[in-house]
Amino acid sequence: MNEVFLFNQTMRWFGPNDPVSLWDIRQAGCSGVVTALHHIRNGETWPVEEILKHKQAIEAAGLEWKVVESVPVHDDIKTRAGDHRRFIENYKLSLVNLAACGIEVVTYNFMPVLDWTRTDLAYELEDGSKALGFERAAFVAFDMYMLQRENAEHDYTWEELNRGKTRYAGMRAEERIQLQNNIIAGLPGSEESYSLDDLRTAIDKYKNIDTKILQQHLIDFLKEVIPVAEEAGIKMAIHPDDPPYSLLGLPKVTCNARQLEQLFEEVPSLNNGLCFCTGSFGVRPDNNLPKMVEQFSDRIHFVHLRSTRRNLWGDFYEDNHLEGDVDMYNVVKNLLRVMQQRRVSLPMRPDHGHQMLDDLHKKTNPGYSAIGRLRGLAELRGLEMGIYKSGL
Ligand code: DNO
Repeated sequence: MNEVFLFNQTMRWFGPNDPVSLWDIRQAGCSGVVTALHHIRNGETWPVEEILKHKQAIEAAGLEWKVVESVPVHDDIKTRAGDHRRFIENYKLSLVNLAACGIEVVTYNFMPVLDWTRTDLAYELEDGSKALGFERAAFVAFDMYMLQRENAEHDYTWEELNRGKTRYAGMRAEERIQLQNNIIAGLPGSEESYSLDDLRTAIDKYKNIDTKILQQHLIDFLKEVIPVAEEAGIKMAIHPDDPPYSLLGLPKVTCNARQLEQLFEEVPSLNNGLCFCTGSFGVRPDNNLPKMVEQFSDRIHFVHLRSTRRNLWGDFYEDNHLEGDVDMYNVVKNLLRVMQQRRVSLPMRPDHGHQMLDDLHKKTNPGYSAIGRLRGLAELRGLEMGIYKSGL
């Protein structure tokens, strides 16, 4: 009998304080979680004892922990300033410690200053459920009138500036505060949160760093870290920029296939891999996702599945997992082919979900409520089986 390789179904778990428990995740049908030691400060080494404690709690609920999301990369490493040498050494040690505890994949990102960014955490859909969204005019309003970033006007078209101005003028005081919090207070999983002043200082550190330099810093980081990962048996999986374009004048280096090609050319080891996040890549119409799966077939070590729907203004919201602009059918089909070719089951998680049903009355982590993700997982699992049973 031919062995079949399907996704390892997982959900993200934010640790003991996550309102979604390990048992909830198990009941959703997952075999594992992806998680991190969120209590350890960005830049410090993850000690073996702490990793094992976390792992034991997960295993006690009958789940596996093979993927870390994320070991954050300190901004000093991204700017190659301050304490970057110490932080790189700490990073290497964390990889060795994680490998010793049975971790196989480590996810990280190289987004300057802010991790993933949204302007709206409760975008109401027609059916009454709530989604996460990014509205360009609101972002321009924040940048121009709240952050008042120097030279910000050079980063927008005349039309965008006008729309931002009107948007700001029409916002009530509470809406302005909400917008600011949504952007800088730190979405779940991002290890940093800022005040406006802190944000200005953090952005300022990038004033001499353009895309080319940031890319070189990423390559320098990987040239040090990948040999350690190889030796320890860890696959590194870089998460693309979300959204996949420059924000606040900051450079972005993992937005599209071309940028990834360069990265893999410079550091060819297959341990230098990718977290294939359809929701991030899918925001750009010039990213052909099924083709990118084929192109990076041997480097995809972890998969995030979700879809977004964009409009003409560059706004987007997170749609149902099988709707929106992402060609989920062909992405999943190609991933299934890749898994059979490579003879591996890739870890996958339904990335985000709508706040819906009972969760509308609960306090949930934006994007990470139980029921919305359960719906996403159920649909994706059905899609996977349908494709596989009808032949690849
Ligand atoms: C958001 C997540 C990101 C991701 C990091 C990876 O929902 O996809 O926060 O975990 O960017 O380092």
